[in-house]
Amino acid sequence: MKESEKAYKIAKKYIPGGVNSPVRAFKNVGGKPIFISHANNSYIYDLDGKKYIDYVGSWGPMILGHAHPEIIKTIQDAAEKGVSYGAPTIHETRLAKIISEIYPSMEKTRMVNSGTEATMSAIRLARGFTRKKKILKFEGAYHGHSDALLVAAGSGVTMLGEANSLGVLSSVARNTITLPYNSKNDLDKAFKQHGSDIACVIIEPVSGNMGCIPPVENFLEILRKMCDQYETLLIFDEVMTGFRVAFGGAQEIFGVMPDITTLGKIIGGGLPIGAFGGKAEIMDLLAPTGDVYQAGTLAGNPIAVLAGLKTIELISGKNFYKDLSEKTHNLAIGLEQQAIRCKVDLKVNYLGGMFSLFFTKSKSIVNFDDAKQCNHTYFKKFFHSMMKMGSYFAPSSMESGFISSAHTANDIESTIQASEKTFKMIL
Ligand code: KE4
Repeated sequence: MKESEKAYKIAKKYIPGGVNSPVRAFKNVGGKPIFISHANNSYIYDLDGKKYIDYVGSWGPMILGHAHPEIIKTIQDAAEKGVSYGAPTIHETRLAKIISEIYPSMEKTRMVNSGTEATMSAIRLARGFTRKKKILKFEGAYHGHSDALLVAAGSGVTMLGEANSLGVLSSVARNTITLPYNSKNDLDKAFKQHGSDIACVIIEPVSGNMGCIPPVENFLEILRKMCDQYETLLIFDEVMTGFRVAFGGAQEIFGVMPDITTLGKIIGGGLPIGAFGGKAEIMDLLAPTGDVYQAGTLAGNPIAVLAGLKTIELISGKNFYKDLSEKTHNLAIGLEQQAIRCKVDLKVNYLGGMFSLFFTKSKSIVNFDDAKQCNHTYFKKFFHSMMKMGSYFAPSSMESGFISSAHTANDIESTIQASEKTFKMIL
């Protein structure tokens, strides 16, 4: 039995599903997960010593590749000074300041330990600031696992949500309106019906959790205008897109300024982190200056913050995103061209250093329904065949993949080469 299989068997005895986050269990693609022994550059190695070109990158944080020597050194040096103090450090101030310079909408920032904490706290802050109850999100978006956000679109005309997890109360779900992504009409209807009581809209400005789906023309601008009109706060959840689609995230690309932004992943250099920030007038409502409570033992952990600062320094180079985007483009176009040659319908959406595969004839994929129409069987076959040939993609068709600066032209080329055999086998 392969070492990973053995490890998985044992893990399931002590950890629910053998994993500490559901997507890692390969449920969406079937089969058994590989267990990782180590990683470097653009590669991960499983317990059996098999090497894979890694297009998951720990779900986004590893934009510089794995075990980048300068990140490792930063972590080592920081650890020698102690790993956590539970008291402020100048490093947190430096990170908050740098974030405010790169994301001007984030005048002040509070650090937390995960994207979930960031979005959960941002929503509480929005409700405290506006004194309104409802929140609005979009179907297929994922903002972490706090109760108010584990809500699917409700049936019927009220547009009020229904819990999509056991343990989430319907009384909580009812305060979450869930709409189709990119639907201007539904947005208009929801605001007309509930606008006076919508505290915030939370959106992935480029969706990454139903595959990579960008906003349609003017959608973000219309959203901004409606939030202004109804005095609703606009939250950009840039946990995935922040420093990923561009140095300044989606708000830099689309030129729309949110009231609150959430960040995570890349700003911790692979260590646990999250952050939320916005106008000082809003952020100062947080304890200890205001009456919206939020806290965390390890929030602003010095090692995670220093790893994040070093990461931001290393990705701030003039051509970093040009080079990163070029690699993503080459992979996307190369896979699409191989698929055409093998008569497989494939569309690869991509922006900056993120991408996702949709096995569909359709050239316009604008929301969760479109994403769900794609051929999931093809995706599963693609995933397993490519993994066998040494390219590790996200184990779910509803996820995005990520490129790092460590990916070489050879990596991309060998993945494209391997895909020919995969596409031929798929049909
Ligand atoms: P975390 O709590 O997992 O740090 O962040 C939650 C979150 C918030 N917002 C967005 C846009 C996100 O993509 C995420 C988490 N992303 C997933 C991948 N789609 C993390 C992977 C996982 O759940 O294991």
